Amino acid sequence: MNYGLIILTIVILIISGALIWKLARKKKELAMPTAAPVPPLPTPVLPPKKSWRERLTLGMALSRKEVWGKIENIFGRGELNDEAMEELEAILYGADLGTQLVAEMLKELRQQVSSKNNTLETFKAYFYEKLKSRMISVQANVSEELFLVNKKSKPTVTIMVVGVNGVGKTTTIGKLATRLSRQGAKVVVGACDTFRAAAVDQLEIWCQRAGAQMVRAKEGASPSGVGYESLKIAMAEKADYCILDTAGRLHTKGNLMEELKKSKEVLAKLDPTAPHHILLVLDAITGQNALRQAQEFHKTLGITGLIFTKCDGSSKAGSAVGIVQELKVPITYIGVGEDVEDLDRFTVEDYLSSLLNYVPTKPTSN
Ligand SMILES: Nc1nc2c(ncn2[C@@H]2O[C@H](COP(=O)(O)OP(=O)(O)OP(=O)(O)O)[C@@H](O)[C@H]2O)c(=O)[nH]1
Ligand SMILES: [Mg+2]
Repeated sequence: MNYGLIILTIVILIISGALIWKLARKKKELAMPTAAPVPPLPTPVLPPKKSWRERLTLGMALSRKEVWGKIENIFGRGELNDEAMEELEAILYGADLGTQLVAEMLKELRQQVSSKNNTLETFKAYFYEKLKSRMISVQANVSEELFLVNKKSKPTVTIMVVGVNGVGKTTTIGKLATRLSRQGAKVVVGACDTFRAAAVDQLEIWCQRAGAQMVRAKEGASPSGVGYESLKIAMAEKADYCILDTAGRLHTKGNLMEELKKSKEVLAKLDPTAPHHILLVLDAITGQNALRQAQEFHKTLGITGLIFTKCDGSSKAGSAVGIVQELKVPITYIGVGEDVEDLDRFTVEDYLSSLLNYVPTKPTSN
């Protein structure tokens, strides 16, 4: 037997087997579809920026639904019998509009019901006009310089922001400083809440974003001293606005009102007309109880304006009507969320339209 021939045959067989296998693999690869090109990631479509009216309408949704939506249902049922009127009474009292106003409205509504002029639109127009009449004369006293730098009447407009703890003072000042800075105003913010270092840091973040200068003191420093220092710096730097963030509580057992009074009075040493505005922040969630807070602050400090915050988290945004009526102090700004854009000028018409889901067809009396 020729072993050489056998080995040669085996080698030839192995080589040709490997060649056939390689060819078959290549053929298979060619037959395989090539991977489809990866499509580029779609550019994220950002939701369109909401207008203030949209934010306000959205923010007032809870009050609209919980109060005015239920009232609409009652009227929508047709006959306004005693049972319906009782239901209406309970809802109106629960809306924290103020007992006197509600009693008056119920009396007038009963008369309206008996006059058979009972369309839903008629009632909505009634509520709109009634609530508007309670606010409009007080609201006319709002100072324009709180909104527009070009309406400024003093070289440095000094604004003290006060209120019990947690109502939204610091957040509101951050939003306000942003609004004014965007108009080109130079804003100095005084961190007079020396109670917590975290509160000052929170304010600093807002000021950095707003491009406003912040004056801070050591933790535990006297709040009135920080206020004084802030105004001094603001005046020296010819700032358009000096906004003072105050504490809602004190680190000592001292009286908050007394400390705020001192903070207010010390400013007059630098500018006898300062502070030009003392704005009290009220949390809508507090409802009519906010009125008691407001009366106390007003008695000691002489509040010149209110800022109504957290309307988005409350069904009691209607309480603004009673508070303005009782206190005779206008609401300057309204807050409907935590975003910088969630604060804007309070106007009776926009507020009532959002609250009642009603827009008068013809201009109403002022
Ligand atoms: N939903 C909602 N939250 C708000 C609004 N305004 C403020 N807040 C929130 O309320 C909380 C308290 O706000 P702050 O600005 O710290 O309140 P403050 O009055 O400065 O509180 P103190 O400094 O502790 O007295 C924060 O979580 C804010 O984001 C608003 O209009 N709507
Ligand atoms: Mg604060």
